[in-house]
Amino acid sequence: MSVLTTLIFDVDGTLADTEANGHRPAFNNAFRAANLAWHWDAELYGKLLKISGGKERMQHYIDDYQAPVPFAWQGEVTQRLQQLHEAKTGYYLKLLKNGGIPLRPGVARLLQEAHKQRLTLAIATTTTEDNVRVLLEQTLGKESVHWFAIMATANQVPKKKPAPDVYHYVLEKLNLSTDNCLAFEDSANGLTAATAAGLKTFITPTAYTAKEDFRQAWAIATHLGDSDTPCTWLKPLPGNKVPPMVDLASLQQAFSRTYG
Ligand code: XBP
Ligand code: MG
Repeated sequence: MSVLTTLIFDVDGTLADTEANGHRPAFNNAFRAANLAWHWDAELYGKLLKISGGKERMQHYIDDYQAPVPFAWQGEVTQRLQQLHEAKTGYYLKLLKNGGIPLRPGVARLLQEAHKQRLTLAIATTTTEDNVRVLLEQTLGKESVHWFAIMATANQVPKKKPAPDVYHYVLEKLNLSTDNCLAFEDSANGLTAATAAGLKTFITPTAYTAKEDFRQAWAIATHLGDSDTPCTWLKPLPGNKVPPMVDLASLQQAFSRTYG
């Protein structure tokens, strides 16, 4: 019988709907400030999101969407994209600091409950550490950063999701068995990464990822739910349980029904 001891959270789309309310406007602000004839509307951004990593996403936009590249960039596109990404991150952090991006329903409740019951908490994300730290500080307070035993972020592993590298990194650093861990993700890329690392994965899709393939998910709910915002189940917990919110007792009971 598996005992649930560790929760591993993705960030963008899982802790907060950062793509719609943060990253996309931040990219467009950086493009405008750099006088680039680039603009990512919601529909285009939804397509570009299949590429993890902001720098990789911009390179993909150039390669696959023939984005106009200034002549002055010739021979130094990689460096220019690095600078553009740094500017974008500056805009994103400003949006976070203006309190513009709330946590999704139930995220604060479950994190606080897990922290209080001394479960191990971890972050496994494709974005940068600054982006994670500021999101947590703005929404849960400065202390919350220390609730996490590890924050595995973009630059600590060679390959981004859907590669499993970031989840392997967390498991190895914390010397964890996958049997005792549950990953939380919002996207097919994230599900692929966590599943390839041997992890059971709880999916809470966003509007951007709602139509993606989540057949490998351990369970799927519209969000983690709160007392005034019950979640809707798209794939019940093992044991066919569908509680109004995703709480530790429900997860632990379902976990004990899951083998391997
Ligand atoms: C989602 C991503 C990130 C963000 C943009 O990360 O793919 O690239 O879209 O952030 P997660 P950066 O694994 O948390 O879902 O521009 O910092 O990459
Ligand atoms: Mg995500």
